[in-house]
Amino acid sequence: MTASRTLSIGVIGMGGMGARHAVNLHRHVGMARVAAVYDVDMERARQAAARCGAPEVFDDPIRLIRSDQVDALVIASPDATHVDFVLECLRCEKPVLCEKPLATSAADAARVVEAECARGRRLIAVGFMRRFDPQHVAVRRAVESGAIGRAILFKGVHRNAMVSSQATGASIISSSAGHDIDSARWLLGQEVAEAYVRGVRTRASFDEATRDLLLIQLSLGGDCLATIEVYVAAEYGYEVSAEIVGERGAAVTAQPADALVRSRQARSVAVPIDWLARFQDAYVAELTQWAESLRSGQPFVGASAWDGYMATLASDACIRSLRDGVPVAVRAPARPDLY
Ligand code: ISE
Repeated sequence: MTASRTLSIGVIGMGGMGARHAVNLHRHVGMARVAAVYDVDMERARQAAARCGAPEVFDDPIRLIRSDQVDALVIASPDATHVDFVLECLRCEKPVLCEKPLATSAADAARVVEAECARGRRLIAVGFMRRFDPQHVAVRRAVESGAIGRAILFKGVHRNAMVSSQATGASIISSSAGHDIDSARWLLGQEVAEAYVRGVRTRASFDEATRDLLLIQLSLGGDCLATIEVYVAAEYGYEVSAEIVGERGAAVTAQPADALVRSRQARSVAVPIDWLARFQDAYVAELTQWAESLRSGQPFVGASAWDGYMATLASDACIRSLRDGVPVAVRAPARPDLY
């Protein structure tokens, strides 16, 4: 791709996340344009297309990926479709930013890593957008500065306002906890070695299989630990925090800048309703850096397919631990030279 040409991006999956990516590309990433979109719900695709420059609406995602109108892809379709679409992007030698999770099983994620290594070229980026969140980046910089000494503990809190009552512990781990697992790996600089997960159903109205409150304990390399609360029926709003405790101090994400409002004998600060509101700046930064990397040929600084694989490997262990009530070891293979 030449350094000056506008990138033509195809977006697959135009639900909440995909439509937000498409609008962010259209409005905030000047070096890119949305050239094509697809969604299994064609009417939803047409409505979203009207908000991002009226790209062509395809009725076949594979034909969209193969189209010479498209230089690169954003995949934001249902989790179970990610692997097949990413593998098709690799076959077409087209860069792709795939929303998390890269895959819904470690075996499938390993297939993707193997396919990318076979091509010998990094084409895959994975949408762990917290790596572009100013509050998380500030914690990372504090750790890198040495101000808190050796990083030894990650403490994460991940609260959604509400979850579908059919959500299971496994689906919550796969679709939500992957972010926290990636943040622990990224901020500690270590791989997960063991997972121990307990979960409860907080409402009698939820399905028997729902475990909407999870406590995840991870052991990582370098004698590091992580403890993560994932509570996806918090009701009051959407909040995420990350803290790194070091030998000589600690660094924790600050609350995003928002007004402290005094009214009616009360003081309050708004809490975002969901991840689209809380991480809007991170999504724009992630897309911008991804587009810049495509034009410059420099590596994408966010999560790679390897990071996607490692998060899925740890997620699988968390799911087994939750099911069996015991700690589960995570045996990560050697990291290929490509990563
Ligand atoms: C959702 O899919 C996301 O990716 C959000 O970042 C996460 O906070 C939420 O729990 C997931 O369901």
